[in-house]
Amino acid sequence: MSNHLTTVQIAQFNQEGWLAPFRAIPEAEAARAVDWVDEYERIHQVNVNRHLKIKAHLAAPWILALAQSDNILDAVEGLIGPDIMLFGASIFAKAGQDQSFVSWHQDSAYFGLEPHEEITAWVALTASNEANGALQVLPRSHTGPDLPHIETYAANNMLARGQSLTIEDESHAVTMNLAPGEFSLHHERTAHGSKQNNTATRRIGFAFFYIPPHAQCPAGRRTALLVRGQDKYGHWDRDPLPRYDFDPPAYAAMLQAWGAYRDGEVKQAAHATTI
Ligand SMILES: O=C(O)CCC(=O)C(=O)O
Repeated sequence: MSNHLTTVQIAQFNQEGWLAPFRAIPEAEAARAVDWVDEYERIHQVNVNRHLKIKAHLAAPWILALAQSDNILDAVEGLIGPDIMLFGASIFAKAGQDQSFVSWHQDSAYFGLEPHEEITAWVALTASNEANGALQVLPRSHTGPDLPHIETYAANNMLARGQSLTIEDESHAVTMNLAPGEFSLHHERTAHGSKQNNTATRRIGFAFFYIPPHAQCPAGRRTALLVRGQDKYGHWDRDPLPRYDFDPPAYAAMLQAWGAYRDGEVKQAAHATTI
């Protein structure tokens, strides 16, 4: 089944700032991906949330293949057109009974892109629902400007700086209920976050960040990967791609990108919007 969007779906996205669910991969493939994540943590003795961040697609060919899959790109194409670049990828993994959460935030305030046309595909590797702290979005929040974020650095906040919006009323938030292998889409200005995992089992998803090639970082050149169509602009340098799992040049680039983000070098537009 194709994930090409209908005009009704495109209009719904433009109005609401999100769409779901779509299927990216079969459940069995999602289960194998979870095994890979478990094995990664065993081998590297790290929490994946501290490694597979910002440019996680540089860690292994299967992550890159998922980010480049037609099932995802067909849907993204309906929103940003036939020329698509992958700007980044981050894992969000919560253990069973994990108190970790993601505060309400807009990625637009931190991506530093111009114009603001980035689309995130959030791919569930496990089931993702209200009970286990699924991604939630605030519909129509993408229609306004970037809002001021407070950087709390709260211990259980999964965001590197705990960047948070103050939301008075979240009663209209929508939960992205996804089966393993399904994905949702949201706009970079759509306020989103997630609560604690109150179940016994792990909740894992990958966020893939897509832009049209005319989008750029006014703060300086960065890397991105053309995943469909043509790049007629040349605003982006190319990432070194993994030929196999943990291919040294690509893996080092991934760790460098995460470190730079965590340490604040990538804070760009946030400068103007953070209080
Ligand atoms: O997976 C989550 O809990 C939050 C995801 C998120 O913040 C994002 O996709 O940007």
